[in-house]
Amino acid sequence: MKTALQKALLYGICDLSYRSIEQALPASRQLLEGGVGILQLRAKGHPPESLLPLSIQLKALCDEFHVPFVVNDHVELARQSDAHALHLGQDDGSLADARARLSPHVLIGRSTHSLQQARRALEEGADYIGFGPLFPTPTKAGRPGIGLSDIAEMQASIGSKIPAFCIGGIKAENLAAVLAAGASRIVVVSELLSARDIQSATAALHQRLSKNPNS
Ligand code: TZP
Ligand code: MG
Repeated sequence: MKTALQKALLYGICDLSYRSIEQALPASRQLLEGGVGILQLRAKGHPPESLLPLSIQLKALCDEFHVPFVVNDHVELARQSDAHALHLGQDDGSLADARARLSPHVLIGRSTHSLQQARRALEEGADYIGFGPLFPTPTKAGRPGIGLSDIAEMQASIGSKIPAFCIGGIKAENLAAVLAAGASRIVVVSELLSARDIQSATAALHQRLSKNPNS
C-alpha cells in the first residue's frame, strides 16, 4: 500500500464525532467514490473493542478501492482488523514500539504540530505525517492553529521525502491559500463529513488538488 499512499492527495477521515456508527460505512464509501486516496477511522471516546466490526468492514471497503485503511490511536485494533496503516499522535508512544506489534508491511503515520516535530517524525521513520492544525478547528478542539508560514519549508524538507498532509480547518473557501502556501496534500474532516453530498464535495476538492501545480 506504500505506492497507493504516495499517490494520495486527499486524506479522508471517518470521524465518529460527525457520523454515527451506522452512517460510518456509507459515508466512507462516498468519501472513496469522491476520490480520497487514504481513509482513517477516528473514534475518540469509543472503546477500541467496540470498533472491531466497523474497522473490519472499512478495511474491506478500502481494499475495494485500493486505498490504504488507517486506524487512529489503537495498535491492537489496527492489528486485529488487518489495517494497512496506523496513525499516532505526539502522545501515542514511539513508532518503534508500535512497529514491534504490527506486521512489517503496516505503514505508520504521525501527527505533527511544528517543523521540529515534522523533522523528528521523518527521523523516527514515519511513513507519512499530518501537519497542523493550520487553522483552529472543532475537530481538534483546544489546539491553536499554526498558520501557513511553515508549510513551504515543511514541504521542502519533509514532504519531499514522505507524504505530508496539511490538516486542520481546511475548507473549499481557504484551500487556495493553503495551496499557495505550498501544500500539495491535505486532510479534510468536518467540511466533507458535514456536506449534504459527501461524494460531490470530495470530488470537487480532489479535482482542485489534482490540478494543483505543487503536486
Ligand atoms: N489533527 C490536527 S487538526 C485535526 C486533526 C485530527 C482535525 C482536522 O479536522 P477538520 O474538521 O478538517 O478541521
Ligand atoms: Mg492519537
